[in-house]
Parts: sequence; structure tokens; C-alpha cells
Amino acid sequence: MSLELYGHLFSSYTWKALIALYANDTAFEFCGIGEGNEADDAFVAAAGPSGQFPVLADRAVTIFEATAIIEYLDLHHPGPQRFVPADPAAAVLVRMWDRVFDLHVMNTMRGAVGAKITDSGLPAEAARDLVREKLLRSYRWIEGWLEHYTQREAITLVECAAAPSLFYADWVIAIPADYPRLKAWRAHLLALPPVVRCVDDARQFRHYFPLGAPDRD
Ligand SMILES: N[C@@H](CCC(=O)N[C@@H](CS)C(=O)NCC(=O)O)C(=O)O
Repeated sequence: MSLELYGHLFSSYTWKALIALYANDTAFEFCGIGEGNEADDAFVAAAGPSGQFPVLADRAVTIFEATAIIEYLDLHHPGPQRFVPADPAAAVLVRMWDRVFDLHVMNTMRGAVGAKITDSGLPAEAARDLVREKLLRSYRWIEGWLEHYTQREAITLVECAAAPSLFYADWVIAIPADYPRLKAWRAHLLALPPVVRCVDDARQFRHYFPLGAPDRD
């Protein structure tokens, strides 16, 4: 098989790439990292400067960074779902929104997770407090943006980024009831078949979530 995706089934950025692969029913082999295959682990460690996953291998081509993987799939393994619009002006906006979810939802949320991992004695609530204000600010912005966002039935780069980031962010700081559009959009994203598959395949790892996984989703 020409395509291989290296990652972990509980990893939010791996989900981001998996959602794109599943959305177009693209054939690929999944290579789990940290599961005892030293060659796979070494390949990922050397693939990019951070040694992080996901990493996509397409014969001799290696692509790291989930966004780049999705753009690569769109170009070289296109399917019915196009992840980035062909119109350059529309593509700028999609790429900007992708950054919102990576930088201001996912990575902000991970600040709390990282603090808990670094200091296991830190109460989960104190870890949450570290990111509460920033996450709420992001939620507020997304709630306003959703008033005009119209791509809801498609799976684009935006949905690939938003689904995993909002899935986990809501576990860290629950989306407040007064952001109904955001709450409804998260529910919509979690009902998309590629996302359902990611969520279900990751259930077995939930007990590893450093702040404690809630009994839902
Ligand atoms: N900017 C990267 C972030 C990737 C990332 O943070 N990956 C995490 C898993 S979600 C990882 O590799 N963690 C293990 C490590 O850092 O060693 C991307 O978009 O792909």
C-alpha cells in the first residue's frame, strides 16, 4: 500500500489526519507509534524537527504536520471531499481558520494537559485554571464566527482541525451554555462518520487522559 499514516489513536493531531483519510475512504496503512515497533518509532522521531506525529509516508515522500498532510492528500490523493477550496481567496480563509483551531483551541487546551503531566501533584482544577481564560476567549470568537460559517455539511480542513480540538477542549473547559452555536457545532462534528470512528477507536485509551476523561462523548 502506498500510503502509511504514523500516529496514535488517542492523539488529537493524528485524528485530524485520520478524519481526512476516512472522509474520502482513502486506502492507507495505520502504523501505531509507541506500540513496540522500534523502526516505526525511529522513523517518526527522524521525520521532522519535533519528532511528533502524525507523519504520512507516500513511498519516498514524507510529510509531517497534520495540516500539510491534509493539503498533500488534497493534491495527490483527492476524493469527493475537497479539504482546501480551489479558489485562492477562499483557501486563505480556510487556512486561517485551521490555525485558529490548532493554535487557539488545541494547543491552548494542551497547556492544561501538559501542566498536569509535568506536575502530577497539581490538582486538575488548577491545571484547568491555567487555560480557562484563553479557551473561553477562543470559544467566544468561534461562537461569533459560526453565525456566518456556511460549510457545515462538508468536511474541509476546518472540520478536520475543529473536531479533535473541540472534542478535547470541552473536556478541559466545558463550552458554556451561552455559546449554543458552538455547542451544537461540536455535536455536529462528533456525529460525522469519520469523527465517530476516531472517537470510538480511542475509547480504549481514555483512562490515560491526564485531567480525567468525563463520562460522556
Ligand atoms: N504541529 C503538529 C503537532 C503534532 C503533535 O503535537 N503531536 C503529538 C500527538 S497529538 C505528539 O507527537 N506527541 C508526542 C511527542 O511530542 O513526543 C501537527 O500539527 O502535526
